[in-house]
Amino acid sequence: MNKNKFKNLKGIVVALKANFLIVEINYVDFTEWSCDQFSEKIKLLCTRRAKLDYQGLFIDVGDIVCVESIDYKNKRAVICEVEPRTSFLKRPAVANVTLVSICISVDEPLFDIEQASRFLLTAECSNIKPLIVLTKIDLISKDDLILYVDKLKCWGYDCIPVSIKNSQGIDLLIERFKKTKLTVLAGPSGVGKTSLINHLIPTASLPISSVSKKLKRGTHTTRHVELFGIGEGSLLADTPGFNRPEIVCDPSGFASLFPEFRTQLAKSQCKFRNCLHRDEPGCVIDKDLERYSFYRKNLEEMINSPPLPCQADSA
Ligand SMILES: Nc1nc2c(ncn2[C@@H]2O[C@H](COP(=O)(O)OP(=O)(O)OP(=O)(O)O)[C@@H](O)[C@H]2O)c(=O)[nH]1
Ligand SMILES: [Mg+2]
Ligand SMILES: [Zn+2]
Repeated sequence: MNKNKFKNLKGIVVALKANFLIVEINYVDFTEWSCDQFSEKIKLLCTRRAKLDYQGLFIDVGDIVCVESIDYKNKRAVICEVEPRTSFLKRPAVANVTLVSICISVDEPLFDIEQASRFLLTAECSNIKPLIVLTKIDLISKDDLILYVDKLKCWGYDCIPVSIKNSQGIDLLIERFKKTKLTVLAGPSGVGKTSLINHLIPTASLPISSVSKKLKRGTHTTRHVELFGIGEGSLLADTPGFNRPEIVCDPSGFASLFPEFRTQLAKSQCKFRNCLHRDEPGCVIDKDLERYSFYRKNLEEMINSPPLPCQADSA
C-alpha cells in the first residue's frame, strides 16, 4: 500500500514550545504484504504554514490540525490547516475544551471565595460547564469538608473532594475524566493540579513544588499548558496556576454567570427587565446569598471602569 496516501494527517496540538507546536498524531503503518494495521501515537515538532498567519488563524493547545511534509525519522512536520473550534477557554488558552475542572485547595493555599469565584466565572464566560475539584482534603476534618461541600452546593456547583495523600476521591475523578474528551485543570498556583496529573498518569512525572511558607501561595511551577492522555481518547490539560483571573463581562450579563442567581431568575422575574439586582424595586435576587456581596462589588467596578475587550490577568 502506498504510504503517500497518508501524507497529510490529522492530529491534536498537545503543547507549544517556543515557536514550535507539538502535535500528536496516530501513526498508521501499512505493511506491503498485508493490510494489518499497526497504529501508535507519535509526537511531531511542527512549524506552521505562513498562510495560516495571513488568515489570522492562531493555533493553541487543543486545536485539531492537519499536518503535511511529515519527516518520520526526525519527527518533524508542518501544520497546513486548523479545524474550527467547538469551544475556547481564554485563560488558560485551550481549544476544544469539554470540561473545566477548577481545582481549589481547602488549605495551603487557603480556600478563598473571591479567587474561587473568579476561576468559576472564567469558565462560565466561555460557556463551558465547570466542575470543582476540592483538593488537599487530608488537611481538614470531615466536618469542615461537609461545610465546604454544602457551601459549593449553595453556589450551584457539584464538587469532587480529593486528596493525593490518601487517594480519597481519586477513583471518582478518573471515572469522570475518562468520560470527557478534553478536561482542563485550572486554578491558583499550588493547589495541586500537577500533583493530581502525576497521581492519575504516573508516566507523566512532572515537576511540582511546595507552597511558599512565607506567602502561603504556590510558586508558579508549571509554565506551559500541556495535554496528557488518560484512558482511550480522553485528554487532561495541566496549566500554569495564576492567582487572580480578571472578569471580562458586560454588567448586564454578569448575574447570569452565577448559577445561584440563575436559579432565582428562572423561578421569578425582576420588575424591570434591565434590573442589575442592586437596589431596584421588585428585584427577586436574594441579597443574603453568600456571593451577593462579591457580585455587587465587582458589578460596581465594572460599571465604574469598564474592562478592555481582551482578558488580562494579574498573577
Ligand atoms: N497535603 C496535600 N498536599 C498536596 C496534595 N496535592 C498536592 N499537594 C502538595 O501541594 C504542593 C503544590 O503542588 P503542585 O502540584 O505543584 O501545584 P500546582 O497547582 O500544579 O501549582 P502551579 O504549577 O504553580 O500552578 C506540592 O508540595 C504537593 O506535594 C494533597 O492532596 N494533599
Ligand atoms: Mg503545576
Ligand atoms: Zn433584579
